[in-house]
Amino acid sequence: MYNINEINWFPGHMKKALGKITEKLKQCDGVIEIGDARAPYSSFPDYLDKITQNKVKVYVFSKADLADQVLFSKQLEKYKAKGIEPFSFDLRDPNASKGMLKYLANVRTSQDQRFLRLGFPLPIKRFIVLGIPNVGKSTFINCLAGKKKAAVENKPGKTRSEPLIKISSQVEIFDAPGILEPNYENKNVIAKLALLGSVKMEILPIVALTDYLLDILITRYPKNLIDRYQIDLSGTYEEIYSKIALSRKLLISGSKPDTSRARNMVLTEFRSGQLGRISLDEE
Ligand SMILES: Nc1nc2c(ncn2[C@@H]2O[C@H](COP(=O)(O)OP(=O)(O)OP(=O)(O)O)[C@@H](O)[C@H]2O)c(=O)[nH]1
Ligand SMILES: [Mg+2]
Repeated sequence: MYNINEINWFPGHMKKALGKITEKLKQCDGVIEIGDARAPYSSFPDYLDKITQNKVKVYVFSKADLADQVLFSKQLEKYKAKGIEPFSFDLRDPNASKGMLKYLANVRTSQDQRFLRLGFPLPIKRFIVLGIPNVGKSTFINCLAGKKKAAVENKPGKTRSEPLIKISSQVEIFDAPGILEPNYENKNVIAKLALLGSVKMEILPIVALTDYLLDILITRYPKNLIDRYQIDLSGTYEEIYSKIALSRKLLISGSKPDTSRARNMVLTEFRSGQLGRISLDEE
């Protein structure tokens, strides 16, 4: 139905960034892994586990304001059952991170235990934020810092280096570029990450991708589609996008439905939450 194989989502700069991040990790006490609440399994790539062994780990979900609340609560319970207690936020909310900063300052490494035993003052805690592109890593840093210290944009690939950002007298954090896996065995995973906005728009097969989005919406969130666009959901996907185009008056030469614009509009409205709170990972 959709073919995501044609995307080259792992450009050369991600490979280079992975090398630089591995170096920076040596200077860090811990790692803050940021995932997207709308895909709490798919948005943590495997490379994170490979490069962050033996590090203190803190798990954070961004975009909790956009996720299906009931489903996300169940998914958080599953993490907790495995002994992982993730934080989850709307990272744009300036109050979101109050408890988080205290938590990071109180993380104790084995080096800290030694310092405490010897009666030395504790060194500054240093972390790195890691995750897929556009997930909210730089927003998270700004949220903790209480001001704009890291560059943020709603486009994957905004952060290109690893600046060290002072958050408080006790905590510093390296920002980092977002990285995807070089290969995703399950192509639905990279399709979901593309829907979330982690792959550059210019290289996306929009028809295939928006067919996949429609598939998820019709199966799991039909009411959101019907309420927003006032359409019935019969017909092929192209026909449904035609109905959406007609209902929004997206027309070519005054009368024909512009399905291409309708597809882009639905994708944008899904990403921004205008279609409601929708999660891509099931269960
Ligand atoms: N609704 C919502 N939007 C968020 C949240 N966190 C981040 N964003 C938005 O997501 C977009 C990307 O945020 P960034 O902080 O630049 O993401 P990043 O992970 O640093 O991205 P790269 O540097 O490109 O890898 C921005 O438009 C943010 O405003 C959140 O919790 N909720
Ligand atoms: Mg960034």
